[in-house]
Amino acid sequence: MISLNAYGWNEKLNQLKQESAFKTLSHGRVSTVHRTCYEVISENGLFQCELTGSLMYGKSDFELPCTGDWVIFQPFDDNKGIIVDRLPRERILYRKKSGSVADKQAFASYVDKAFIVQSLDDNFNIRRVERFMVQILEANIHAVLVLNKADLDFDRPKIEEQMKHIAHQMPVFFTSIHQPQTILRLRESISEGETIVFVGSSGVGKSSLVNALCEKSVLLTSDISLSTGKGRHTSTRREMVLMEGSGVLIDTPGVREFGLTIDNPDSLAEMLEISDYTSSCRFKDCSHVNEPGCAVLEAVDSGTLDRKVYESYLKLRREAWHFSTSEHEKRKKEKSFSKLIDEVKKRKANR
Ligand SMILES: Nc1nc2c(ncn2[C@@H]2O[C@H](COP(=O)(O)OP(=O)(O)O)[C@@H](O)[C@H]2O)c(=O)[nH]1
Ligand SMILES: [Mg+2]
Ligand SMILES: [Zn+2]
Repeated sequence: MISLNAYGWNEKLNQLKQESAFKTLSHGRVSTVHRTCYEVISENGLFQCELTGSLMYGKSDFELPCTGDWVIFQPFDDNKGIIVDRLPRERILYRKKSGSVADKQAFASYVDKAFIVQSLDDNFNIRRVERFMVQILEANIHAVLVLNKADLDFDRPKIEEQMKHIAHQMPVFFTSIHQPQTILRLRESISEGETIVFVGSSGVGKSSLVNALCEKSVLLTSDISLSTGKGRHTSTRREMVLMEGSGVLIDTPGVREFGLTIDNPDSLAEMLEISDYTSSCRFKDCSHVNEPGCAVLEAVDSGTLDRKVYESYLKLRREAWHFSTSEHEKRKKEKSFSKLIDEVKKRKANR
């Protein structure tokens, strides 16, 4: 029997299960999602599950199970199952669906820490770090920056200079899979029972890092898949890996960047350390764009605030505003639509 405690199962989740109409069935954690097939790790091993119709229809995309979710399922055959319920989620990492204005997708749930992985060859990009960081912190998840391939040539002082304003928000690790002591340091930062999700572009070394942290090859890296000639998205693709005596690691296929799904644009100033200045602005409701007496603009002009950081702040803020207002509109529309349906029903009933 597999102990699910190592995967994060606890008394609180058990309580939540007791509130489900399906509390007598099996439970488990979604470890990988392949289109409509969900791999669920349970006390009796790994199950390949599908969703019941009622979980699938009439639901927004982001409500469907994602990696990390705790679900209740009805097992059949040896290792198959039907998911009938999903326990309420916490600490969810969302991303905006590409090409949409207000549609978000749950990426992973019950996440304690997100490792933002970039590689030091030419992948490092502070603007993308900021974008990942704000999305992660906004979800109440700890952010950690992992700069990988430190065995290659890179300009460390230049990189550290670019990171000054975010260094307070998250720890930074320089790692290389060829330098065991750097992996050891990263491993020591992971506590027992923690769930850690790895995000970043494809090729930066996420799967290699997971393998190095586990001291064995549990995941396919691009090396291996090239040599076997198999595509990367074969059915052997795994996402969730248990690090012995420690945390739960979730690898993700490359995500170059997240579209923001932030509801509260004000927190951006704090995360990017712009709020050091905002309290000195002449107007309380200063938007820091063109107001007289704006301390943010003064800091940019005098060079104490990096103009690039300021511009990045404006860009992210615009995006967050855009997302939150369109989500608002969408909800309003959905509400008025269901109201309309209610009225039609009532009218029919009164006839
Ligand atoms: N030089 C160097 N190469 C690395 C390091 N980590 C990973 N790689 C290589 O980078 C490539 C992509 O690694 P992979 O783990 O598949 O990246 P992923 O797409 O982020 O999962 C592979 O060829 C790895 O061998 C590192 O620390 N140093
Ligand atoms: Mg990979
Ligand atoms: Zn201002």
